[in-house]
Amino acid sequence: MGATIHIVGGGAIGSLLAAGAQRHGVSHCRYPRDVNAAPVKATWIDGSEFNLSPPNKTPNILNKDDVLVLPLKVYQLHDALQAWQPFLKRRATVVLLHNGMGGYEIARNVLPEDYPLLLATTSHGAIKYYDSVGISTVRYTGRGITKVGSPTNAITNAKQLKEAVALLERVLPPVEYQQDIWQALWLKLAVNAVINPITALYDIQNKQIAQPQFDELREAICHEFTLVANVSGQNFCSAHIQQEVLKVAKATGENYSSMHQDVVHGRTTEIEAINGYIVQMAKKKGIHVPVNTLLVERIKALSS
Ligand code: KPL
Repeated sequence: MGATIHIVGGGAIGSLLAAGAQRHGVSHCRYPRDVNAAPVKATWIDGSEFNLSPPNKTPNILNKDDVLVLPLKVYQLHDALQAWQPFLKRRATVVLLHNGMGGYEIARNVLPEDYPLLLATTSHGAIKYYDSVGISTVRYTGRGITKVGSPTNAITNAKQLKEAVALLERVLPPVEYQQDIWQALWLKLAVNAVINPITALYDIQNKQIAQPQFDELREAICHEFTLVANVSGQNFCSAHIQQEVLKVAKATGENYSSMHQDVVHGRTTEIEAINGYIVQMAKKKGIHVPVNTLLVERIKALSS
């Protein structure tokens, strides 16, 4: 039997991965926190609908060629990795897939230093909703791309990691291997640092952050972001970052960002891992980032 992809959590992206695995005939297991609330049906990007195989409850020890994907929020990662550790004795590849930063540091605290680990970011769009007869459904709303890479590029686990990337590609293409995954992650951080808090604070769709009333705010977030990213080893230009942010805002224009949705539904937001990460890194490097600092405070005030 071939490798199995194990998907932790029942969020939109995790459920999309499970649907992709099923559609493409890849052996898979999914472990939503609440099996009763997990999607039972998928609507694919071409409009076709299919029922999802039932979720799994208890995992067995994963094989070395299996892949464990954690499409979770950063603040859920520590507990999830700890809970999964006993099942990772054969060193199955672990893939972190989340908004914001800080997941790698968490994984490094829980897993051994040379553990086969990949970091990923995706621009595929998916939403979870209840259909007209109340069935929990995941809908694939926008074809994007998943970028994945090794945080250290160490050659120790190179073959295993290459096979894990190939498995991810079979599940939900396209997947692009990145020699420098950190650049892709920093760029996604910029996108989330602008779109997510603005949409949440002003109760707007992603496309509306391009309105002139937000010009100054967008520019200031990107300027501070660029200062922090560049002292952390990146080489970005603030104007280019702004263009990238606007491109994503347009491409996902009709969406409400994940932070908007978290605020609306009274859930914990990812502000600490997004703008909070910029503030934390700025502090370490002695950089003044008043705009990101204020955004963190304002989102926290909204969501508590
Ligand atoms: O990642 C996103 C999010 O909402 O968290 C964006 C790219 C802003 C799409 O909505």
